[in-house]
Amino acid sequence: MTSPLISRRNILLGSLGVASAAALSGCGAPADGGTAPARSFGRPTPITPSPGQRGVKKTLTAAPTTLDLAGREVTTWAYNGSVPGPLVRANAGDFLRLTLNNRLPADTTIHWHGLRLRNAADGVPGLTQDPVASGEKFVYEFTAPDPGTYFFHPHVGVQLDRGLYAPMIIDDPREPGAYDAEWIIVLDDWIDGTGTTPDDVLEKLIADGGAADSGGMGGMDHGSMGGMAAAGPWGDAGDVTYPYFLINGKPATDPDHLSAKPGQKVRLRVINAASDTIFAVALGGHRMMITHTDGHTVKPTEVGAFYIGMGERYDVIVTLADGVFPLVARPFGKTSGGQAMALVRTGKGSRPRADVKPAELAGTILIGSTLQPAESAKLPAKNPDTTLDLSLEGSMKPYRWGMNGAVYGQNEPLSVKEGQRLRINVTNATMMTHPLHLHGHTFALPSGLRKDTVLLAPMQATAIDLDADNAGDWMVHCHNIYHAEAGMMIALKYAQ
Ligand SMILES: [Cu+2]
Repeated sequence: MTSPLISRRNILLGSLGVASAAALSGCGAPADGGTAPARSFGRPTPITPSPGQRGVKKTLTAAPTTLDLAGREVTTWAYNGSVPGPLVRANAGDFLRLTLNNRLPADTTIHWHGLRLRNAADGVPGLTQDPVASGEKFVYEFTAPDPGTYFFHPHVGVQLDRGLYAPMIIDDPREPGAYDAEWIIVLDDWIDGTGTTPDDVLEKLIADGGAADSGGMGGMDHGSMGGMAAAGPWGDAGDVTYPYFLINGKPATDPDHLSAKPGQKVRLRVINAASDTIFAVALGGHRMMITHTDGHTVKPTEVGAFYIGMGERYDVIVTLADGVFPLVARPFGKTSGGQAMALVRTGKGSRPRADVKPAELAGTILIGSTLQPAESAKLPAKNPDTTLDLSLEGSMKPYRWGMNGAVYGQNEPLSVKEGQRLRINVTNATMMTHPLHLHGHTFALPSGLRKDTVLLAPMQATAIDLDADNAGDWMVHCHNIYHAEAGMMIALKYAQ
C-alpha cells in the first residue's frame, strides 16, 4: 500500500511544483502579477473567541482503520476510527477550535465544506496553509457564522474518496425546530480497500485515459458503457465503477437502521460525500418536504425524490407512516454496485430487499437548482460591479480536466475586489455533469436560490452572483474529486 501511494504523491507534488515554478517565472501570468514568492504558511496566528462567544472543541485524528462492509473488512483512512467520522456540531456564531491530528502515512488537511469561515481555516494546501505532514497536528480556529448542514473532508489528492469525511451541523439557536427527530444521512460511493485505493484509481484514469479495464482495480464506466450516457438529466455523470454505495458507512445488504414512531416528523439532513456519484434519493412510501439546500432556506417544496450531487446538501421534513421503509439513494448512471439504502422503522413490517426500487424513483425526480429561495435567503438585488467568465473544460481521453483553458496552477486565478458584487458566467463546455463548488462564500443562481455547490449538466451555462465579503484566496472547483485532482480547479483571489 505504501509504495504506490508515495509514487502517486510524488506525481502530484511534482506537477504542482511545475505549476508554482511557472507562476514564479511569470509564465502562468497569475492575476497577482506572478511576483509573489513561493508561499510558506507556517503556523497560523492563533485567534481567540470574543467575550461571551461559546466555544466548541474537538480533536479529529486521521488514521488508517478498517471498515466492515456487510462482513467484508476493508482497510481505509478515517477520522477517529469511524466512517463517517464524528459529528461536529455547534451553534451559529460559536467559536470552533478543531485539532487535526494527522496519523496518516501522507500529508493531509481539513476543508470545512460550505462554511463561510475565515480564509486561514479553509484547509487548502498551497493556498491557505501548508499541508499537515504525517505525525503533525494543525489547529483550525474559526467562527461558524451560518446555520446549516455541512461536512468536512481533506483537500489533498483524492483522500475524500477514502473514509475521510464527517458531517458538520451548525444549529440556529433561534430556530424552533418544528420536528420530533433528526437523522443525518451521509451518502458515499466506496472503492477503498477493495483491492485498490483512490490513488490507484486516479493513476489508472490518467494513464488509461478512461479506457476500460476493471480487473478489480476500479474500472471506468466509459469502457463498459462505451461512453453511453445514462437516461436522465445528467448525461455522462461519473468516471469510476464502485463496488459499494453507502448510507452512514453501511451498504444496502447491512443497512443502517433509523427508528421513530409513526406520525412523527423527522428532519433528514442529507449530505452527498461521494467522490464521483450523483444520487437520486427517495423514502419509499413517503413524500418529502425540502426545506433547505446547502444550508439555505428554500420555499418548502414537496417531492417524491430529488437528485443530490457531490458536495450538495438537502434538508427535508418527512411525516412517517407505520411500518418499515427503504431510504434509497440510487447512483445516477452507474450500472454496477447496486444502490445505497438505510431502513426506516416505525412499526412492524418485512425488511425491504437491498435492491428494492421505491415507486418514488420512477416518478419525477427534483433537480435542486429549480428550487425557489425563501425570501430571507435571497441575495439583495444589485447590479454586478464586475463580471468574469468561467469555462469548465476537459475530456476523458486524455484524462484531463481544467478551467479557463488550463489545469489548476496553470490557469489564471479569478480576481475580485473586496466589497464587489461579482457575477461569474459559468459554462460547462464538456459532455459530463460537474458539481461546481465555491469556498468561503455562497452564490445566488439567477432565480435567487443560494448554493455553494451546483450541478451543471453537459453544455449547461448559468450565471452565479456573489458578494465578495470574505477576503482571502479561495478555491472554485468541480466536486468530482477525480476531476478536481486532474486539474478542474481555479483560485478566486481578492486583489489587494
Ligand atoms: Cu467535474
